[in-house]
Amino acid sequence: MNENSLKKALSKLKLGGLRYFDSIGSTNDEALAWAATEGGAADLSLVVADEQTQGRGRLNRKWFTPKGSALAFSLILRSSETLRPNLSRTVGLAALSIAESCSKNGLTPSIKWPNDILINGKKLAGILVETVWSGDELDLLVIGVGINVFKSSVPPVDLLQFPATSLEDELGTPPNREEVLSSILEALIHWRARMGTDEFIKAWENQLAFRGQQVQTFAGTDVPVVGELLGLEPDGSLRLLDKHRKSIVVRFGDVSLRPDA
Ligand code: BT5
Repeated sequence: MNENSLKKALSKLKLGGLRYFDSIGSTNDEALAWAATEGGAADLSLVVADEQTQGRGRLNRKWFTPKGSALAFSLILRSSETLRPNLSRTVGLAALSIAESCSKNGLTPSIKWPNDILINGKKLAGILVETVWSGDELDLLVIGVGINVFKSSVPPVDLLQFPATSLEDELGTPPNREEVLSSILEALIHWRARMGTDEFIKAWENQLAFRGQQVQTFAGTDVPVVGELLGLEPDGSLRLLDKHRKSIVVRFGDVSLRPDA
């Protein structure tokens, strides 16, 4: 992957700008810095790196992007009439777009709410959405995505809390990174225009992992919230059904299968 191969692969998409790095700390940091410069970065500006040395997950967790093996990119979305009322759906926008691109390649992905893409129960990709505000007005957001493409991108097991996989492992053959990126961005541009629709929520919900199964989430406490995973609320929160058949809405945390279910 290099700047020219990227430009060629992405030429049909109407991006606001493109910055490519052989190596960088974090593409999200670069996107945030770019957006903060005089004149800023235009809507749909993209930062791509072949390697990240300080890749970030949520809650100060690390994200590994070894050289020449993965996709790490950050897309800047400027605030808009469509985005503002649907801000809480942004992680779904990214997750759905990655999942659709995997499906087009013949894989069966699922979205482990809120921000992981799984294939065969293993983590293929993670999403980190960061927002920038002017007072209480949304200014822009950055969607950061890390995807394991070649086998060599999968971190050693002892560094992980959850098993990981790559597109190459799942497809049996190494895909072209630029083509994968282009197909995700195409899906994302398509769905962004439809973020406020019921169709969007349905499409996102249809890709959720563990639907109909007993799950648990830890929402900031040691005591898990448990129940059957029913689906999504209109704002993208998770809807569970507890053992008393009472509906519970989960807004934060990660969902996992209940070990004892
Ligand atoms: C995420 O966080 O899954 C969000 C990852 C977002 C990374 C992208 S890359 C481009 C952009 N620039 C950045 O600096 N970040 C974004 P979280 O749900 O907190 O998961 C983090 C956990 O995933 C870690 O604690 C590890 O256990 C695991 N992990 C780290 N690297 C991995 C990898 N390459 N594949 C699978 N799991 C990984």
